[in-house]
Formats: sequence, C-alpha cells, structure tokens
Amino acid sequence: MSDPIFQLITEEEQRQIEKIGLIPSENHLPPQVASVLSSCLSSKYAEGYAGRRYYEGNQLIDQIELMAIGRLKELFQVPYVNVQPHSGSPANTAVQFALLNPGDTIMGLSLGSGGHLTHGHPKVTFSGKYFNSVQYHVNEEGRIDYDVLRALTIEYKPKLIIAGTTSYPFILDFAKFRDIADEVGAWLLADISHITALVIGGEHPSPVPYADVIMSTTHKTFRGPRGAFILATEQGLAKDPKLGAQIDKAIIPGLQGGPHNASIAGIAIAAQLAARPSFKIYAQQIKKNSLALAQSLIDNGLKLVGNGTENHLMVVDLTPYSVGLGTQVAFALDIAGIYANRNAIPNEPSSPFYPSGLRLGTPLVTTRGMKEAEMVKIGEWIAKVVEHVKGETLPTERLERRVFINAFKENVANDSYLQAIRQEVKAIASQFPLFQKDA
Ligand code: DSN
Repeated sequence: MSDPIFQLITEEEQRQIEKIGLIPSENHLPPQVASVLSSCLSSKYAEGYAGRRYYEGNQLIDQIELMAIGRLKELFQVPYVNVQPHSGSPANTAVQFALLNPGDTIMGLSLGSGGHLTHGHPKVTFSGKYFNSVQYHVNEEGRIDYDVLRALTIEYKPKLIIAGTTSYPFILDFAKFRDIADEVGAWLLADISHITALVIGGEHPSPVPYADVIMSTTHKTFRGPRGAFILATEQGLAKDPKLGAQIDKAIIPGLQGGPHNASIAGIAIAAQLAARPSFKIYAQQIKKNSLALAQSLIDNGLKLVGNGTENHLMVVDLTPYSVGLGTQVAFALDIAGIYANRNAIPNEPSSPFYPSGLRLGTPLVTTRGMKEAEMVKIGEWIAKVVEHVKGETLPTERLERRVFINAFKENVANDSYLQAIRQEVKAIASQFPLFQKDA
C-alpha cells in the first residue's frame, strides 16, 4: 500500500489549484526549480565553503554553489554573496551574529507595525533577548516616520538598523535609512525578503547603493526554493573588509551545519530566471495586480491600512466592523476558496493572535497568470465574505475567545453562502496553472 503522505501531497496540490492564494509571502515554484529539490544533491554533506569543505566528494557541489553566488553577484551587482542560510530567520540571525556583540543596541520595525520577529522582537526572539532592542513603529497613516526614526537613532545610538518588513504596504526609503544610520555610524541591514522581485524588476528602489548588508528569503517574490541569501555591498566591505568572512563564519560554524545543496542549486536556477526580461514583466504585473486588488477592495467598501498599497501587499483594516475580526474573516475566506492570513493592524486594539486585519498579496496569483480583471473579481468576493461574517464579534473576555472561534469555525464550515462563492472561485482558479510559463 502506498504511503498516505503521497495522497496528502496530491490533495494539497489540488487545494492550491482550486483555491486562490493571497498570502503575500508565498509563491509557486518554476518547474526547473522544483525539479532540483528532489535531486541527489540532498544526499550530500558539504559543511564548509567551496574549496574548503569538511567532507570529500564536493567538487561538483562546489561548482553549483559558486554558480549560485556568481549569478546573484551579477544580478545585484554586489561583491559578496552567501547562499547557505537555511531560511530567512537564520539569515537575519547570522547577520546580527556577524556584526554585533551580545548587549549591543539594534533597531528594527516592530512586528505590530509590519516588521519581523527576528528584527528585535523584545520578548520571544534571539534578537530581542541577546541584544538591546529598540523598536520603531509606524504612524497613524501606517507609514514609517523617518523623523521619529532619526530621533530614536540619535537617542539610542544603535549599532545596527534593520530596514525590512513583512506586512508594510509602502515603499521603503533606503536612502533615508542610510542617512539616519550615518548619524551614529550604524550598520544598515536591508531585509528585502518580501520585495526581492520588485527590487530586481525596478518596481521598488534598490537598497544596493545604501545598505551595508542585504538579506532575502528565496521562496517569496524571488520565486526560488525555500532558503535565503545574504549580500554585502561595496560600502559594507569598505567599512570592514572582513565583513564577508564574518558573515561566512556566522553561518558556519556559528549557526548552521551542512548547507541544503538542492536548495542552493534551486537558488542558482531562480537567479538565472530572475535575470531574464520576463522577470521584469512578472514584477510589474505583481504591482499592477496589487493596485487593482486594492482598488477593488476600496470600491467594495473595505478600508485598507494607509488607504492603499505601493508594493505587492495590502492590509485590510476590519475595525470599522469590529475589533478582532481578522480570524473570522480569514477562516470564512478559506471556506470560500480564498486563503490569506489574519494580521495585526498598526496600533492593534485586539491582540496578535486575534487581530483586526487581513494581509493580502498578489505574488501567488501573478505567478498563475492572473491579471487585473481577476483582481477586480477577487476584491468583490472578499467584500462579500466580510459582509457575510462582519457581525461575528470577538468576545472581549479572553477566556471566551477560543470557545467562540471554535464554534464559529464549526458553524461556517458548511455555510451555503460561502460554499457558493467557493464554486465560483474554483471555476476561475482552475483555469490557471500553478505556474504560468512567462507569467
Ligand atoms: N513568515 C513570513 C511572512 O509571512 O511574511 C515572514 O517571515
């Protein structure tokens, strides 16, 4: 009897085909990248770096890793690349390990303002526990206030400033970040994980002229395998010529063991695809789709944090209906065939676990080949689902919340209104392959 794992994978593929994915940090893999992930490269240990491994038999693995490095150097025009981080959090952690000593001050955007846990979340992460973390926040309009950031920088004199986001719908002004970091001689790390394709495609300003170090996951808009890379720029290396060696050492032996060779081969392939003219068109379409989806949501009566988007994502503010409605809306949308994620809004009046927002992004649907017409329709479906569940107010008593959410989930699981939308969604979604050639 075949292992039920294979049946579950088949069902998951069908789920992805029939539904519409709007999680801004996800993407569908190009077949060329997918094909190397299950290759013999996974069988090989290669601790160390090309030409200086701790295991024999790595002559070809060396060539693959060097090709990945060379392609990324060419793509971003940077002098140093490391492709070994297993994912984004280890990459961010390695940069901090390379640049800082325990107790040094770091500044990153708070999670509640759209930042990332590893950018110094004060309570639950390595970065918040081992360093003196001072977080900056967005203002009432949901935007980074660079004057406040400058004042905080001058007051706390961080050794590292991180410019990076996970649910921030606006352009990051890397030139301003550089100028502010220079006030106190701080390192500037740009975490471009979410916007990598936009940067490559010219749809978002590049941090290369400004940041000292840049990192990105490779499985989001970059459209590669799960993994990450770290880049050091000319100005970073000018500040400290040993910067690259420090980052290498922070990855191994500092933090990780053997590299994931199959992922590194996938990164090399993704980098080559990203250098093609069609990748620029893909990046443009991500943004066109994002603008079209945002407009459709607004036209259908929904409120967006900051009233719109300048990149691939947007956050719906559900507080006009009730505080803490994000979980109910995200769950009901999934029943209706649209998967997204609940998300905190700036100055969240509820909690990160039961937030009042919904984060939506267009990389997945763009890769499938969907365009503005589909975005208009998706916006209408989302508005209908919100309207349908907007009365499902989260209890204010903490202890009652879990019971309420469980009962809500049970009630809507077979809701006929949501099921009807699901059939409409399925009819459209099934017309688009997961990876549209040249999308
Ligand atoms: N988990 C990623 C995201 O969804 O944005 C960030 O690491």
